[in-house]
Amino acid sequence: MATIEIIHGDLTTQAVDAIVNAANSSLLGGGGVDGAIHRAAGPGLLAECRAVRRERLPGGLPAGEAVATGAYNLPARWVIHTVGPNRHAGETDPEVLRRCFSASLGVAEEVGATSVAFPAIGGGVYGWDMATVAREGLAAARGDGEGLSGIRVIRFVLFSEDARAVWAETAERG
Ligand code: AR6
Repeated sequence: MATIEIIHGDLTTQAVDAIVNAANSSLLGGGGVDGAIHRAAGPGLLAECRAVRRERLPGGLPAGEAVATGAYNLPARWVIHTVGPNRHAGETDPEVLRRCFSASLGVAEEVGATSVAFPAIGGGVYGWDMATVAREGLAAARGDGEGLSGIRVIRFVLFSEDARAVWAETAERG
């Protein structure tokens, strides 16, 4: 069973095998944690994302799915890109949010990662409240994380102390 960690910090500095990017379906970068990851990784990441789009995902990455690339100048070995449902665009099904976490864990196991760090997918530009993101992220880590024998550490990296507290309270309750 994986150890679940909840910390306040910056995802881009995490020394884990894989970090998960809260991307958009274009995979070509954006703001928030996506922008921070691309800035820290350097231009190789965008070049690989363009190739993934061209060769494997011409229509873009659908919400709730995940795909791995290299991590270039980041301390991690892989970046796993997933796309949260955009509440502002009427995508309000929390199951899709849970699938982002589950699918990313599945891809992490496939590539051979033993430690994975997540941001609060959907908890910024895409408009989900932090308690819902925490509930879905933790449910995925506890449920799907269980069946994935290769994954030893699942770390949730929250960008504010308030967000960390919400995740910690959700973890204690559930
Ligand atoms: N480390 C950890 N968490 C961070 C960091 C960081 N360096 N930077 C921001 N966060 P968001 P979304 C937190 O908006 O809601 C992008 O433009 C942030 O405080 O990054 O899934 C994409 O290209 C928030 O709690 O992702 C998409 O278009 C959480 O990460 C869209 O935003 C997620 O916020 C995706 O929106």
